[in-house]
Amino acid sequence: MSHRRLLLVLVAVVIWAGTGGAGAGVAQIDQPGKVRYDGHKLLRVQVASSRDQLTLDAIGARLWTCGGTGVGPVDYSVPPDALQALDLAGIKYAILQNDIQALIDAEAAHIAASNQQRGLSWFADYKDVDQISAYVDSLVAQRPDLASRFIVGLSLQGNEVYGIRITSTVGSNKPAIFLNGLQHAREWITGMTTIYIADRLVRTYDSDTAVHALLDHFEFLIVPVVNPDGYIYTWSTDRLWRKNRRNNGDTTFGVDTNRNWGYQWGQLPQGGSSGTTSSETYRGTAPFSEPETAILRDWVTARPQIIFHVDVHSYSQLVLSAWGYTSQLPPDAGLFDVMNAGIAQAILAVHGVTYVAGPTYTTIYPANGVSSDWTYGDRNILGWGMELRDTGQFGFILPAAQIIPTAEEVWGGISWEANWLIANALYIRIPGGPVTAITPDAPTTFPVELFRASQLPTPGSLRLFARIGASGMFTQSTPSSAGANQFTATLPGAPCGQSVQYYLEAQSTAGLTVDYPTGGASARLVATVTNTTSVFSDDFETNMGWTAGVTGDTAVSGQWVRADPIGTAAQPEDDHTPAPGTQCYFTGQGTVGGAVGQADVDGGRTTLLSPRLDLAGRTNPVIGYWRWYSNNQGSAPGADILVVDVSGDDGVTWTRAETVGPTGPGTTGGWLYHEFAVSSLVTPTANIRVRFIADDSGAGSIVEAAVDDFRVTATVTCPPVCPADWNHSGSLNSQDFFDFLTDFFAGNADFNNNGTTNSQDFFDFLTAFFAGC
Ligand code: 0X9
Ligand code: ZN
Repeated sequence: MSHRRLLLVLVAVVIWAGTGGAGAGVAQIDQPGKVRYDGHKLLRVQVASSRDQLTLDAIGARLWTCGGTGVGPVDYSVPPDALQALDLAGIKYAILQNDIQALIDAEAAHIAASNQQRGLSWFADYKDVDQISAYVDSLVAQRPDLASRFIVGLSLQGNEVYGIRITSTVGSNKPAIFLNGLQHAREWITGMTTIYIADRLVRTYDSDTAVHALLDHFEFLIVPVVNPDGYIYTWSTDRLWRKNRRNNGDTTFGVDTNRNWGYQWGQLPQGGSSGTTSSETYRGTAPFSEPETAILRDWVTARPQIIFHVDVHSYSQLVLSAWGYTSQLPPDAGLFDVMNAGIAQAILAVHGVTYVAGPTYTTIYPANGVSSDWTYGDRNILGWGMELRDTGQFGFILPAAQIIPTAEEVWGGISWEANWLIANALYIRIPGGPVTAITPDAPTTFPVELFRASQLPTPGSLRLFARIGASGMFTQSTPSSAGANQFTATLPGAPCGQSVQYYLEAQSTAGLTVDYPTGGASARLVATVTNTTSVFSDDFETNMGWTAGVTGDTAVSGQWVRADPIGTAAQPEDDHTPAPGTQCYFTGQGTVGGAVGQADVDGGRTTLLSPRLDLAGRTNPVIGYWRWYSNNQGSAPGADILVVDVSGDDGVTWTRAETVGPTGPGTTGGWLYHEFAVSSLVTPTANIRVRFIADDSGAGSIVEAAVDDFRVTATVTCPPVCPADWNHSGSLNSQDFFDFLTDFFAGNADFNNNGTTNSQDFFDFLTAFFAGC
């Protein structure tokens, strides 16, 4: 016996004795808190007298039969060595079970087996169209309370396009998530993956609380094989067949169903789809000319509860949002960015496999008539495409050993997204982060975004609620519109030393009210009014002494310039400064309509150097700026970085303030704000410099950077606030008294900030008022 085992037995003895257990009945344990019953027997005992009863008690027998009188046949468990004592006492018994521990072990093994492996052997190999269909039936048979089979319609050759609907009986009118695989016949992993997700939902509803919650909230609609004719053909004849099996009447076969959907069908035909029948991306004779797309169109249209769609493809490991038909960003670009990043991160977290996320057009290639452009553009569904493993080593012939890991990581992404949708039915976002510090006596504006997720926002419903100080009523205002989902909210001016409390609220068309932060008034945000003073502020509309290009720069094109930028997929079309501002610094001006790679940074680094900034003696100087960076276009995306450095000795030595990229947030374009406290990096001297370096040292990629609205602020101390100046007018007079009384009788005058308004607030206010503050 090891020391550890001995110790545990001793502990068990102590526990057993301490709980009144008889010494003779000590059961063995092999892990803390787990009692063992090796050799313990289950007996049916004829108890003839109270003397028999005493004997049983003495040997540590434990009663199993509930409600027994203590006389007649009663079931007991007894320790291994107890039978002799019973025999000696002449007590009659029958042995029901010889080893209770063996029973317990068998039960535990059974539970463990069914918990841990839910029999995933079906996923050990690729399955054909009939096997997938049969598996759908078996899932439905296992849990008819959760799953049902539905028919979307018939393919061109009359094969059934079917699906599985999975949801729990909890709730009603639930939003739906639609997943489909195998539009493209040879992308076998996509059928297995969508079925795996169905399997996971059906078979772990009882054991996995996360799955349970998802099925209580959503309806999952999964169509594993959109293109059965093509899929059958890949098993029978040509493993690498992509399209459906349309006879094009000219000796060629097949329409690419993922070019046949009727949103911007055939738009920008050069490259986005083909009119040539033999092409792999032949779009067909008309939108929805193919039964496979037409039946899905009708089926989706009849199900307005669908809010999210993923069209699953392989391969390349990509997460693809709208649009496929154009490089223009969609109205929900901000929402897609947030979800793209979350999905890719959740996928990565499962097996460490990287999926690159971004708009379809720029992340994979131009593609029009794709399913997700139609679900998003025509049906207002958040539509995605996804390309699964691998990145080309095996391509479409992905080894079967990768079925389960691939499906697991895709489930990681999809379930993350589903949970995100639950948490964000409507999604209010402050892109620059909540305002936490504002300058005295002047209104402060900040940008707000309002996105739809599982519900649509009611137009004009966004409100800002704000109040000065920690008590009193919140006053509401309507943020002004600043683009599709963008708004500008305005916090009221307040005296130095005060705080402004605020929250945002919006309604969905379905009647839901959402707050930011969640909890609204009770979770309000706080902006402290500090006497932040502007030390330096440059919107780049005029020349304030920056240097574009320094000795040691190696870039051969795309050097920093200050101008009104001409936009591409990689470079902003507009500067960040609100109108009438137009100019910013950016890396290389191209021509209108020029290619994405025109005048991007090539061949090395280009530096933008700030003028000398005098921060000597400043308290908590903060440098902030809006930046744009894109390295995800073209070939070899995600290879390059933008760095920002700060120097306290006029550029002799440099300290890194931030690195953007090579992958992750801020590498896919868009204006983003960043700030840093100077003192955390260098001593604020009279010779502070900042530099921005865009560096193209990775191969083949397109690198563009831009900077705007650069500013330096510092803190100065506020004069003490006068709390009895109840209306924050800056002077103490009878109006404060009346305003206080009004708030007091409305229950909104927590003068002493103790959480409630009561008579103590009244006395404290009076004291302060008559004391002159
Ligand atoms: O070309 C396609 O249709 C997709 N790539 S694939 O290699 N699987 O053929 C890309 C389009 C992605 N699909 C959607 N965005 N729906
Ligand atoms: Zn595909």
